[in-house]
Amino acid sequence: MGVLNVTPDSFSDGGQFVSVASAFDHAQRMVDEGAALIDVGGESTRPGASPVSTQQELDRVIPVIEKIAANLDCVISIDSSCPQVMAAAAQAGAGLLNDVRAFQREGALQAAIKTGLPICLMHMSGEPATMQDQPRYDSVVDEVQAFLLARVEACLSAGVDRNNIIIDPGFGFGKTLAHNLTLVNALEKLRVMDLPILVGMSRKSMIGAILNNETSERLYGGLALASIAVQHGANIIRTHDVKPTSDAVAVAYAVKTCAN
Ligand code: 7PJ
Repeated sequence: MGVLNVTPDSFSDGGQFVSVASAFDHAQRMVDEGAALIDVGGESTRPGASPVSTQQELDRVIPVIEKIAANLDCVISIDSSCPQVMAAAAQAGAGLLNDVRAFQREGALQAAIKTGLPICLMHMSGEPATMQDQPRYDSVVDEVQAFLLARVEACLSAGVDRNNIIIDPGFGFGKTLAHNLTLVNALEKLRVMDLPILVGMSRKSMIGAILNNETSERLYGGLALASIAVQHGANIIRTHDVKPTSDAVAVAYAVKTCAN
């Protein structure tokens, strides 16, 4: 899954892809490099990011989704917590709804169900503005797993098809470095009901905290994490760096699935 941020304030590539043409070019490049999914986001969820209005989010993402849907062979994912954006994105050609708030906002789950699309449920502790202020868990693995299970059950009872659910521990969303690393090691334990697991660690501060480097220098650290995540059962890797990640993941997957 290639990340396509159409926000002027994304932490990793802020402002680079704000025009439809440049966003589309970047999506095309990621598909050429091996991305099966493109995750389009119009709301920055970095720690401390300012909120956007629904109209702003729509104006950012819908033209980009339309252009990708008409021209590229990939599944378009919409990274949004806003019911109106989910509905409009589905109409414009999105094939997956990715919500870092796990469809807990008023009307979000109903909007998602109406589209009939697959959904990704992510764990976040708190809200982006404050989530990195001293996150605390008694057991991060048990709590993330319990949250994901509860959200899966809520979705199933609301009528979502079980084949249409992906789960995600939400690396960096209300977690310290130690929490994040514990979750990487415990990935397979987090799986609930045999559902696919998506992970997003690309360029995140958990890499910077180990290597003491800036977002532009986190590729190699991200490749290590992506490979380890595959070894521990991750099914979808969300990344800014598609070509290096797809190579790393192909090698990790070959090791994981070798016959003897
Ligand atoms: C994630 C996401 C993630 C899912 C972001 C960034 C921050 N969606 N959206 N999982 N992260 N499912 O681009 O690094 O980890 S936004």
